[in-house]
Amino acid sequence: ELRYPARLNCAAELLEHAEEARPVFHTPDGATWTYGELRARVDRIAHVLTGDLGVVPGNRVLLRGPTTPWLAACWLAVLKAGAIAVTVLAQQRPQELATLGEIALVRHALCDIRAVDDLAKADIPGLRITTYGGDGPDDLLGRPAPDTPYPAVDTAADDVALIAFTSGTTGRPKGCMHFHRDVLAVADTFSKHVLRPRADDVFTGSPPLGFTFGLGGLVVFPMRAGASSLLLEQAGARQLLPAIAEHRVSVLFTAPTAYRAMLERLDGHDISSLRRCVSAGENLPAATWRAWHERTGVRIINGIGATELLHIFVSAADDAVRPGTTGVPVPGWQARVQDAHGAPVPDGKPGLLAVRGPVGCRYLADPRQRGYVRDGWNITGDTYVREPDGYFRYVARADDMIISAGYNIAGPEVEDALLRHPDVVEAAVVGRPDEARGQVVVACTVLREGAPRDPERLRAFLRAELAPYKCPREFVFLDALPRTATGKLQRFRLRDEGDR
Ligand code: 3SK
Repeated sequence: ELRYPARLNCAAELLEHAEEARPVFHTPDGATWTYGELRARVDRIAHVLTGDLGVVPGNRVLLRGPTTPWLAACWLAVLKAGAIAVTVLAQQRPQELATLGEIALVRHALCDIRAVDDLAKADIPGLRITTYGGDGPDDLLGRPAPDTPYPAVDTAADDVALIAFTSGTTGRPKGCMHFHRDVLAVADTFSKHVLRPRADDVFTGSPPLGFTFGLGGLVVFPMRAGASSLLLEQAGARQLLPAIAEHRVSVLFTAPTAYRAMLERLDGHDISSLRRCVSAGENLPAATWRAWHERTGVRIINGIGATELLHIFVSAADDAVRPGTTGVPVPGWQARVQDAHGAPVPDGKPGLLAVRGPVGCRYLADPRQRGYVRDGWNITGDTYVREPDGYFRYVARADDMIISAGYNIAGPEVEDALLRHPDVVEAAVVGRPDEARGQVVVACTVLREGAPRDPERLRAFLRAELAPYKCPREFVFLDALPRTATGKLQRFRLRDEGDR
């Protein structure tokens, strides 16, 4: 069991961990911040926040900007000052930001000057926006502040540190409150026991810091280990591969789509420095795991996490990896598969994934809390099978099961089969309403450049891979799959697609 002192400021803990001269953040242009420089900048921002800007402990401060060391410094400063960081994404548009502002009741914002227009347009009532990265006197860094260390506010371990929003793949986003102790708990469970970083590791990855997958993987985990992190504003396959080579990155956090995209363009990039590759945010098909292992020799650490629970709670690394499964409960966490009434489901049968551990779901004033937490278990909304050997295998999002002519079909199983076809780069399989069958299986694919958009080729391939009732009736060819700003597939947008 994890034990933390009753009074705990997680930002102070993270900042005070490593020696002054050790690197903490790198940027693609070759700049490096040391832990000492980061501490000084965080202290300056905290002074401005609580002095000039009048922020007091418990105030909610919205943070918005591309992934940079300054955004990370603002996050740490807000927490060090005892305020609550409300993290949003740089890609979110005014209407979305207005909704988030309304849910979280924010009164202060620290915003990268390049991302300020949309935040201003959101017109959040009473919001005072302070920009960073500019050079005017009103800019965060141009404001007066003492040049002295900022003593961390003596927060309780269970004071709220962070409000993170669910990605809203369907419905209104939910704000999830997390405590100071939760921030350390995800590092002291998944990172410490599964990832096992070293102080000389260099992290990088694609998830933004407004998504807890990125916040953990690119800021909290490296800092908890005294390691460093390359923060990339643009982090598609095109940028990741040269960045890994140039900065000798050893730990990579990204999503299955990016692993597939990198496989397409690996040639000519030396990524031999990688020793840990983490995949989460979506199901990792066994075909992608195998292709990456074959080409790089690295065994991807698959994992399932949730904004509600801050980070990853089922995973496996090294020899414990079983491709095609997510893994086992991370030390400190428990997981089981249960039915809709909360009764455990036997091994080998599908049911709802339920987990509990050091972090729990706490929605900000949202009645959906009752659906997520039942009898002390967090119901993640994923359908899983627990295999007899204790490994958890993903089946589908609970509301994404396709029921066609009485058969239950898991889209990810069909996607995995499609991804074994050499022409298929991306696949999403959905059910579309159909009078005769209830639903029909529709395969949406992105093909390798130049490959013929011929449904018959895919149909013939799948017939040899899957039972006939699972084979898609319709094929849709797209240039890209629709995704949220955090990279999650928007299946609901695909359900309306027809034959093309
Ligand atoms: O949403 C997810 O899938 C996720 C994965 C890892 C860590 C955090 C999150 C929210």
